[in-house]
Amino acid sequence: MKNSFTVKRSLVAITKLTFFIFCLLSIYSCKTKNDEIPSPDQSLTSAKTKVSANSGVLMGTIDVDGDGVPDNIYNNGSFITVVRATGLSHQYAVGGGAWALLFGNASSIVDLDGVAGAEIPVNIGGSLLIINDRQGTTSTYPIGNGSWAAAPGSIADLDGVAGAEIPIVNGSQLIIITARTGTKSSYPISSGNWAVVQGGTTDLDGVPGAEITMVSGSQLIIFTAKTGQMNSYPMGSGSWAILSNGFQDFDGIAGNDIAITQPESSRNNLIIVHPKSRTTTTYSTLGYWYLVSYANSGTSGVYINVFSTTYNKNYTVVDATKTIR
Ligand SMILES: [Ca+2]
Ligand SMILES: [Ca+2]
Ligand SMILES: [Ca+2]
Repeated sequence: MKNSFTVKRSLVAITKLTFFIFCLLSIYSCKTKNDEIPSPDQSLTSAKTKVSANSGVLMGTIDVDGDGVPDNIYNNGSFITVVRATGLSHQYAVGGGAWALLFGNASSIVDLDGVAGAEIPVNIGGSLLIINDRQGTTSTYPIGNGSWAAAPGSIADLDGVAGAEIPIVNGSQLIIITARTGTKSSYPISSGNWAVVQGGTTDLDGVPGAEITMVSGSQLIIFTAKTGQMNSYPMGSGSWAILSNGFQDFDGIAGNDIAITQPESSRNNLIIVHPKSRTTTTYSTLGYWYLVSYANSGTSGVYINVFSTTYNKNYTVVDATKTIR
């Protein structure tokens, strides 16, 4: 009887030991797999796993582990804690200094790699940290020691492959982070004042993936991250401006166009930029005018209704046929 107990206890001990070795091997193989991901810019760190509930400031409730159920994301000072719907929690170190979610809020927590679950991008000072809770890892992309920020309203699919890219404005450079591939690309824009136009990160050429619209001095710049191509359109030194809701398909050809008002000495020109064909059309016979409304024509683009104060008359600009009526 006593021997039988000893045998049973030995069996239990052997089973426990085998399980423990299996766990160790699993952790090792997982770590090895992470270490094999090639990326010059990226360093991967694994999360601490805890099973207790966490306090802290709730920043958002978004599915980050990819199971389709929203998870709670907390600010715990020098950590971001993800508490999954299952109760399991992961802590990710975000450094001892000041840090912030991109855009300052959870609207920047979106799918970045094309695999279920949103990633969490964090400005940790000199670097962008991306938390991938599905894998329990973080990736770090060095940006620079000056102040930098994600381009407003521009975390979007830029290359036509699932997952959003992150455009970052950093001094004279536009930086594109593609988390899916772990790459960082830098493009010099200007040493002077320039800015990404809010609302101007949209498809402008009919090819999947949004273009980025920038204004740099007298230039309108359209950037296609997919190809790295940058096209400039000189707009003159006057106080030209993109019309309100001016990114629309005006010519009926795939891709949005850009409507611009450009003042001259005796009139305002209406300029339509067509990034797909890299052409502009200038309507110069309206006198002074202001925008009244847009009208969707269906297949032949959006009509622009204006009121001319010079001629005290309403006009409709039909860019698909290059006519005013
Ligand atoms: Ca994802
Ligand atoms: Ca993409
Ligand atoms: Ca495009």
